[in-house]
Amino acid sequence: MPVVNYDAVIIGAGFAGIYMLHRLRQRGLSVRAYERGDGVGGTWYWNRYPGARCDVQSMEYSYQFDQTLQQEWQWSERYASQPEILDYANHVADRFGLREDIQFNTVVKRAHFDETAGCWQVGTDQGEEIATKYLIMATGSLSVPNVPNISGMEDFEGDSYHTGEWPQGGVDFTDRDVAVIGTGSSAIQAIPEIARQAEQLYVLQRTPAYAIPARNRPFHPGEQESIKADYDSFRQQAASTPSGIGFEIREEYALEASAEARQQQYEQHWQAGGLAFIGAYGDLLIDSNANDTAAEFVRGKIREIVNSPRTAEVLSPLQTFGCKRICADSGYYETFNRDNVSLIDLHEEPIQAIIAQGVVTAQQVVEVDAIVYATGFDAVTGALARIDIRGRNHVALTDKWAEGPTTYLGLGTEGFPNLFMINGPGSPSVLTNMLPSIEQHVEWIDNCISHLQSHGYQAIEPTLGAELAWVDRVNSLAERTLYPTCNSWYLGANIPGKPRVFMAYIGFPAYVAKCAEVEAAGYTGFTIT
Ligand code: NA7
Repeated sequence: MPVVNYDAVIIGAGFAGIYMLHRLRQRGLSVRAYERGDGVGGTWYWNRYPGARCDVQSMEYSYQFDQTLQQEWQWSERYASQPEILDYANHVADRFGLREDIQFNTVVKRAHFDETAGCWQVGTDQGEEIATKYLIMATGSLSVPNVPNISGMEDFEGDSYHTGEWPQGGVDFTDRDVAVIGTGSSAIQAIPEIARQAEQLYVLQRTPAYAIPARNRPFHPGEQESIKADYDSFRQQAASTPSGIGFEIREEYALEASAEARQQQYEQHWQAGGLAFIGAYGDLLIDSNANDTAAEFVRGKIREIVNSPRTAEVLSPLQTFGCKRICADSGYYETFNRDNVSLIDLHEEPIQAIIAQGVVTAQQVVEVDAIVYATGFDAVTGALARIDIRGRNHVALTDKWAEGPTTYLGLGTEGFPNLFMINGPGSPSVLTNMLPSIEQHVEWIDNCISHLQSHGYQAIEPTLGAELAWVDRVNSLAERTLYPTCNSWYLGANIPGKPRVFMAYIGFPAYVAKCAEVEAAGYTGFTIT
């Protein structure tokens, strides 16, 4: 096939990819986006499992780059469901006429930097060869499913599903016995829904998670309009918090409050619901004694809600509260009071194999018609690692990152000229509201490309010194917190053999200020040729 030339190639047509496409097209660049799925939406295209819902409030989980767009779109609930978020992604793609420049059902297999020509040579599974000056990875942070390697999986005669690759038409579990493996955010959302349909539901739990009620509800009349009346202030307030999400982290420390006051404070946050619980006190993620008080409060709630003391005990997490992402649930713990739901503690009876009839644990054979793997993702770097990316001197990105990802600002990496990552490792990404983080990265990359184009520059890449200093900064911020104390996907600890490195920058406002400073100073820490 002949080589096709573009100024920019974008890999992925989730929220990052479609906004990047829109911006670069407006600059007059020739741009093509390649997308594995047959539609836009990324995470929200693939994660169609029952109960899938965003844990950031709908009024925040949306673009703000276009006033008309943010004023005209109507959300129906406080937390948007997957179908509604997917509708929104489709609406944006249509509104800005983006589809014509997206090639769907296409997997980018390879991207090699051609030093002689000064461009990236990109190859797809459709056999196309594309040459492009700029390569933008909009490949998503949670887009590569983690499918466990359990002996005999292929022998199972029922249906198997991964929450992150759910069938488009949905699944009907009526009259079926179902096993769900995993109890992270996806499982916690899916389990109450599957339990309502299934004949019997077996929940196979390795590590219990902390779930706070989401308190989702439809918007009250006028509620959305009042936010929209001063949307800018609403957005600015959110952008001023460490997570870029509009809840308050109270300055008071948990250990400074009396036990009674603390209980009241936690109760108030429990009633308000959602991720905001972590803001009940300012020291919950930095002091393990403070953290214990929040953890014990949630365990108390589990004991209150779940009728069987034994089940409540097994459901009660012991790890640091908030160290793995807190789950926002709708009736999760209550589901274990149903007669058709059983909890299996994999610490007591580990999975030994999967056979034709179901799952074999150390104590029983769990016979089922369907297995749902709610086992998470190869987060942040997984989607970059599965493309054969080679920079200068044919160095593979996976080799460069063998000991863990290294980037400057989470936007670029030394040795890979004109390669930009949206929400790459070392940026705040998964610790923030992804939509504003995406917008901030897209706009920074757009401005950077415009700078290169207008000056006739050929290429930009981070200096090694700036990159190493940035990695130190990301690590030292993480080490001041309790995040490194458990085996979370933030650390890559859920994937066997993945280097244990904290992959996100903590503190959205400081990060945004640093990126702006780098840009204003003519891209300090980068080499421009
Ligand atoms: P998570 O949060 O990574 O949860 C995955 C769950 O699957 C978790 O409970 C794991 O237990 C469990 N798991 C993984 N592998 C196995 C095996 N082999 N056996 C048993 N159990 C296993 O993924 P989610 O999809 O729920 O959520 C990801 C993010 O999406 C979430 O944080 C939100 O940001 C949205 P473990 O804890 O590893 O013991």
